[in-house]
Amino acid sequence: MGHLSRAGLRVLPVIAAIALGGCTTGPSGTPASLGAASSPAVPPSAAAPGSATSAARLSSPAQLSLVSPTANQVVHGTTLHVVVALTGATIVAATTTAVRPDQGHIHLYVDNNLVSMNYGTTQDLEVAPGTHILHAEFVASDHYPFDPRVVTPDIVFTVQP
Ligand SMILES: [Cu+2]
Repeated sequence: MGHLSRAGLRVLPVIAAIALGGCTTGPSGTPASLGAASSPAVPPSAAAPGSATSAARLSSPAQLSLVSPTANQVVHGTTLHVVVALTGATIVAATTTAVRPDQGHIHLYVDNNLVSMNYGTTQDLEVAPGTHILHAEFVASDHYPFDPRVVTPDIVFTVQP
C-alpha cells in the first residue's frame, strides 16, 4: 500500500520526448511566429524549480549566413548545393538536452518546410523544378531554436530541369 518509487519512471519519457520532438514537430512551427512567440505558456507561479527545461531558451553568439545559393540563382538539374557560413559557434553532432549557446547544428528549410538537418556547412538537396525559398537556421543540440533565432534571410532560387 505504500508508494513505490515513481520518481524514476517519470524522468526518462520526458527527456525522450524532448529529444525526439525537436525535428519531427519543427516544420509545423515555421518561422511565421518568429517575432512575437517568445513567451512560453508557463505562468510564473507554475515554474517549478529544477524542471525548467523548456521554459527559457538560450541566446547564441552564432552568426549564420547563406553562401550558396545566391539570391535569385537559377539552378539546373535536381540538386541544389547549399553552403552556409557559421561564426561564433561550432557544429556538433550530438543530440542532448544539455544545450550550449555556442554548439548546435544546421536546419535547412525549403518553402518553409524543414528538409534537412546538417552536421556540417555544406549539403546537397534534391529540389523540384520551380521557384523556391530557402533559409537556414542554427539550432541548439536539442534541435530547438535559440532565442533570438539564428536564421539567415530567405533566398529565392529557381530550378530549371
Ligand atoms: Cu536538428
